Amino acid sequence: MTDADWLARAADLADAQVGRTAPNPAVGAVCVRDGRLLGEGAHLRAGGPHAEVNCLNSCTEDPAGATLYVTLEPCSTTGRTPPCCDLIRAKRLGRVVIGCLDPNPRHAGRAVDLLREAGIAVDVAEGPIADRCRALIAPFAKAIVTGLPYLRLKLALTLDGYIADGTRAARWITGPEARDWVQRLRARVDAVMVGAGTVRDDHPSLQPHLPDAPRKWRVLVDRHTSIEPRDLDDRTLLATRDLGYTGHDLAALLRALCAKGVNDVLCEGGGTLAGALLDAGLVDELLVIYAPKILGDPAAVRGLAIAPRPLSRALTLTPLDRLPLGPDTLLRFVSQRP
Ligand code: AOF
Ligand code: ZN
Repeated sequence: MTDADWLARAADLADAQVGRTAPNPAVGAVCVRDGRLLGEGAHLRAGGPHAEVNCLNSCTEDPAGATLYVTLEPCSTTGRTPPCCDLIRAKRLGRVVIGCLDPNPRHAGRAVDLLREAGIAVDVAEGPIADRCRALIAPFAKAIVTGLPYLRLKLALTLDGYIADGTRAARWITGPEARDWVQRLRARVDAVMVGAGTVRDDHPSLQPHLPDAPRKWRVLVDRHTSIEPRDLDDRTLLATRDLGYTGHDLAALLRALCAKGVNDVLCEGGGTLAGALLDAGLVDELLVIYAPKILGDPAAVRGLAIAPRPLSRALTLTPLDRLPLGPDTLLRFVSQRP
């Protein structure tokens, strides 16, 4: 097992916690001596012990001199919990391998010097495993640095770009494989956001219907407060009532959401909200699921109501990857950052 292999095991532990730790990052750690696993752990919830603590406490023997692999730089100051660097020193680890440095300005690389000063060897990963560790905390990184959540916009479209036919009836355009994929995605974000029209037409629960999935914030973006009581519950945030949204400043709305501890937002439409978010440059990731269907009906509901632009100024995205989902196809794009 190489360093990258052990870090991959730590990353798997972190990955299982994505969507459960907000506003904290998902972090995993393993402790190893002479190629033998002594212990492992992950951060399970904000306010709870960090991955390093759970890992070191699970060790089957004294970890003195052993190597700790952790997907994120160990914290060096006291937050809701004491600094992990202190514990690593107290347990006299021999070496620490860090998946990626912490973008949190409170830490931001300080652990490397602190641990080295204590005579502990420190390596910071590079290459694909480092990319994977960074990807695990991308929403946390954006939120802690900018005060804005990471925003994923998901749209299920016909090949000609519609999200519903002329009857506007709530019907799934995509097949069961795509629906299951969306359920799993919901389980991995902190909040699911939709526009008022979608709420009125579909009354979506927006919760991941999976066993054991934590309940998510539902954010209803509604300028006219036209939401029916049946659409409200203790996990629902009304943009106007709870987030100070006045119908204009979507960035301020997202900032207010981030201040509530939401780092990772999935917007599931409708077309007006989706277009406004894209127009405002607030989308980090666009997820389009194309169903192999064509409506050709101008009265059908467009998936994206963005301001019209000439080809020379077209909103242009960077393709990330594509995934077949039964008969449908998921295309993932990231926004081009200035
Ligand atoms: C985590 N889990 O496993 C690691 C974190 O308020 P606290 O004490 O929980 O500190 C949160 C900060 O600690 C967090 O913003 C991140 O910078 C750092 N590392 N956090 O929640 C972990 N290793
Ligand atoms: Zn810590």
